[in-house]
Formats: sequence, C-alpha cells, structure tokens
Amino acid sequence: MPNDTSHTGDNGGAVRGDLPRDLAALGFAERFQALFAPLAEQGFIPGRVSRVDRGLPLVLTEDGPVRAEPATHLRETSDGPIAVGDWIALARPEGHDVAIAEAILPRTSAFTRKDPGEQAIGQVMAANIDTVFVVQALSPNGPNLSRLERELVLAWESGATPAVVLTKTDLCRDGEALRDEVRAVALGVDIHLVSAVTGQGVDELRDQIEPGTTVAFFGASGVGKSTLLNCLIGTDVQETAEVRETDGKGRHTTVAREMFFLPEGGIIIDTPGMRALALWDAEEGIASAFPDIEELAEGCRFADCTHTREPGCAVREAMEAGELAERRLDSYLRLREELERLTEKQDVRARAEKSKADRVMGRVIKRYYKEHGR
Ligand SMILES: Nc1nc2c(ncn2[C@@H]2O[C@H](COP(=O)(O)OP(=O)(O)OP(=O)(O)O)[C@@H](O)[C@H]2O)c(=O)[nH]1
Ligand SMILES: [Mg+2]
Ligand SMILES: [Zn+2]
Repeated sequence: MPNDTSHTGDNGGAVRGDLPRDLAALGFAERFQALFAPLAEQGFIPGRVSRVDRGLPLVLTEDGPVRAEPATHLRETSDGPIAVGDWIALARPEGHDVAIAEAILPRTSAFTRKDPGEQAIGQVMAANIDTVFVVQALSPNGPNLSRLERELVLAWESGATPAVVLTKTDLCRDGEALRDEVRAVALGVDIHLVSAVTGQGVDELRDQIEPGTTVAFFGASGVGKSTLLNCLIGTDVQETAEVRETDGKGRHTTVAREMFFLPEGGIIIDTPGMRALALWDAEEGIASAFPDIEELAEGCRFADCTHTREPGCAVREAMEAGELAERRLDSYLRLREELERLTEKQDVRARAEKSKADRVMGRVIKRYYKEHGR
C-alpha cells in the first residue's frame, strides 16, 4: 500500500509520516539537554538525525526537518560519522541555504559493526538507542542461534538494553519450545513473540516502547522488521516484500536506516537486514552475552585458559558433562577469535596511521629547518 502520509522534506529528502517537532517527543532526554546547554548559548540549534542520505543527515528540529551538511571536521569517512539517532548541534550561517552539522553530542549508546568494506573501521548503525530489538523469524529455517548470539554480542556492546523479538509465530507449531531454545542463548534478555498475521504480541511490544524512548530493530533481511514496524505504527510507513521461495531469505527491501514515530510517543529505528555482521570492539559484549561461559571460566586452572586444550579447563569439562552445548562453546570461541583478529588489524592500522603522521611531521620539521636554518 502506498504511504499516504509521505511528504517531501527540506532539500528533497523523502520524509515519511508525521514527524514530531517537540524535542521531548524526539527523545531529547535530560542528559542531552544538559550537554546541549552550552551549545545553545552559542546559538546552536539542537536536532536529531532521522536518516542519512549520501552522507547528508536529515535533522529533525523544533522548526521541522532540516537537511544538513556535516562540518568539514565531521566528514572523515565517506558515509560520514553522523549516524541515525545522533543529536546534532546545527548552525545556520547567514546566506547559507543548508544548515551545518557542527557537532555530535556524546552518544549514550551506539550499535556498531565493523565496516564490511574496510579493514578496521567501525560503522555506527544507530545511536542513542534505549533498547536494541534483535529480530529473528520463527520460520522453517529460524531461529538461527549462532547468528542470534552474534547479534546479542553487538547489542550488549552498544550500551543499550538488548531484547529479542521472535516474529512469524503463526508459521511455527511450537513457539514456546523455540522460545526455550532461544532463552538458553539469550541470557538475561527479554524475549517477545509476535505475529504480524495474527497480531499476537504486537500490543504488548508496543507497550514496551515508552514515549520519548528509542528502540532499534536489527536482524537478517526478511525476518519481518518493517512489517512489525507497520503493525506497531498502524499504517504502512515502510515497504515490505516476500522472502524468496527458494531459500526463504529476504530481498533486502529496506535500504536505509530510518527513524519512525509511534502515535503513542515511542521512537523506532528500522534498519536494512545485514548480511555481514562483523564484530567491532566486542570485549564487553562477548562477556555480557556469554555470562554462563565467563562464569565457568573462573574455574579453569589457568587464568588465560583458551578453553581449547588446556588441562583443568572447567569450560570443556562442563561441555563434556553435557552442561554446556558444544554449539554454544564453538560460537563463543569463534567470536573470541574474530575479536582477536580484529584487534590485530586495529593495531596495524593504528601503527600505519601513526607512521603516516610521523612522516607528515617529518616533512613539517624539515621545512622548518630549511626556512629557519638549524
Ligand atoms: N507469516 C508471517 N509473515 C510475516 C510476518 N512478519 C513479516 N512477514 C512477511 O515476511 C516478509 C518479509 O518482511 P519484511 O518486513 O519486509 O522483512 P524485513 O526484516 O524488513 O526485511 P529487510 O527490509 O529486507 O531487512 C514479508 O513478506 C512479510 O509479509 C509474520 O508475523 N508472519
Ligand atoms: Mg525492512
Ligand atoms: Zn578453560
């Protein structure tokens, strides 16, 4: 169904739905107000990024949506370091028709993955989120527990509260049994079962999203993130598409991260299904997502036990005794290894950047001596 509330925002970006102009409705919590106070004194305008198109953020302000250009110092990477959900200090220089995004307020949380195209760059998928909803479908090939574990590591690492949403309960016979399976890998995390077809769980989920708070949906293509968003909002604000018949995979229908608003006041960020979900700085995320293994590891003989072959390994003992699933331990070890490789790459990159900086500094010093003599 075409979206009848869509209209065109400043400078051409398509904006969907009725966008709030009240800062509280945009999630301008006390912490942001306090952070912004000195910037307001200097004449900056606060606004929140609802989407980014070709590096240009669409910033929602009290005066409506504004297309902004990131200030030069914020333009380091091609996508721009500005992310959906960011709070921005806007300047409107006289004679300019575009606003300039001068500063990003420190984030309370950020869902970050490793940029798939780069060696060691983090990519913020959404910022200042209160709850990360990791979405998986209970379709014939779901849930995928190992993928879920990876998603939960990133969710924990974001600093937001993780939660799991299991969709398409109408397609499976025993949702409760699958919930138990998921519970074993989503420790300390709320699990919600929903169906866009029967409406199961939709009202309950909506109740979880308090006015002025922000949630974000993450999960593979085709699991039903946008469908759920439409159900929660009550109108079709996002396009959805059937999964492929051959393999049940999604068609990557949603192509941009974007912020939406519930009539009740909650804020939802819908994201495109991600193929690659590589870890980024996930030390704490792994510890939080695997409290069972971390706790067992305290009983290992060696403090630096890798849980692969050491004698006196309490983790392997638990696995052999059937108290810890082998799949889960494999998953944990794989994530740890990925993190180690990432850290090595980050070190290489940091060294390369340092040596580049040294070379530049070397040139500057040489020029200085040439001009001033020794
Ligand atoms: N049976 C059933 N189908 C659903 C449910 N939720 C979503 N679907 C279907 O699943 C397909 C994919 O849904 P989308 O909402 O487009 O999935 P998505 O997660 O947004 O996918 P991307 O935008 O590609 O990341 C659509 O055909 C939906 O109708 C559900 O609860 N039950
Ligand atoms: Mg979608
Ligand atoms: Zn061990």
